[in-house]
Amino acid sequence: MIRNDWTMAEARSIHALPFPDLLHRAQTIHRAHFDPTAIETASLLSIKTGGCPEDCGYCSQSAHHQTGVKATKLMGTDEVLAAARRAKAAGAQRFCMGAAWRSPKARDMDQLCTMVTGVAALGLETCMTLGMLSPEQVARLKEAGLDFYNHNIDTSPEYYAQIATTRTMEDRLDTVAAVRAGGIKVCCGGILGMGETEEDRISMLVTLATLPTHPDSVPVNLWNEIEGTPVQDRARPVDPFALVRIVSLARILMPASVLRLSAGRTEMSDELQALCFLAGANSIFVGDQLLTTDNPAAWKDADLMARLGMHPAPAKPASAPLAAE
Ligand code: SAM
Ligand code: DTB
Ligand code: SF4
Repeated sequence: MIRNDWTMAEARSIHALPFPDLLHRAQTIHRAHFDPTAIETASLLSIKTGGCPEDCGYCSQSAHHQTGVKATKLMGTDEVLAAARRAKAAGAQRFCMGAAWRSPKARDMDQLCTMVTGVAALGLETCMTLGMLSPEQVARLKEAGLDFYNHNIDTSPEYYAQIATTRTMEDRLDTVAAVRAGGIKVCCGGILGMGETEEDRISMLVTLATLPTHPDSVPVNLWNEIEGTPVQDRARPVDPFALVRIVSLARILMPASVLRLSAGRTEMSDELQALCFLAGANSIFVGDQLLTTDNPAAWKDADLMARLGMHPAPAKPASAPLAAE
């Protein structure tokens, strides 16, 4: 059953279950909604890097921090389409284009729409992450054929102000609501390992799971260390079992959402990734690069899939559950 009325008390008590019970519950729900051997694959491209006016304390691309990332202009459409063709040839199902903006400028909208239409014509699912959007911008991107929009809440409402001051959680949720209202599928998740408490992690998931409609996909990122950012001073490594607990809780609270093991996989062992897949993670980024940081090499992911008897495939929609929950 899909519920949008989860309480913190319920989420805390699920999160605190003995590990075998938590994992069993998460996997039972996972199997009721998805093929547990299928992993969705998405490929990322930074179409506009660095020089961002926002001050997100974790990010290599903020102009507020000295991270050594060079700012670029918006990439030309031909270059984007060439990268999308390579991603498709390498087996990606979805192509996600990211820009280091607070929000897109009116003058860029035509070009962004051309990119979406071109990527869709290659037979790839399309996703963009461009910062805040107005309802008008959502409508234009929808008309161009955009399938998904990524806009993360990043952390808990309680910890948010420690992470970014140039925007609020309400701003983020407004854009998420505009994307949903405009008929584009929502990709919304967050980051672990920025010095947040266990309570913050649970609160972030409860925030997502109590939206009027759950995000269609939920990226779970481990903070990729970036030298020169404020988060570096407060970051704490995430205990591997704490990650599995959070993935399990996300699966239980949002049974039909696709859960993407996103940034940070280069730091995860094969065994930890396998545990996350058992707990309900069913999507990964493929390809050597995320936006400005590394992702595992394609051969490593192919090898991991083969050793686990798993395969890249579109996640089964929630409307076609495989078995009773
Ligand atoms: N500028 C747009 C925005 O912030 O919505 C889109 C790009 S932004 C880089 C996309 C997401 O990447 C962020 O919301 C954050 O969750 C994630 N991210 C950024 N830097 C990260 C890092 N160092 N480690 C893990 N995730 C990160
Ligand atoms: C998401 O949640 N993770 C991706 C995607 N959405 C855009 C981005 C991860 C970025 C990791 C840091 C970097 O490469 O700069
Ligand atoms: Fe800019 Fe997005 Fe990075 Fe924040 S997360 S600094 S909005 S690119």
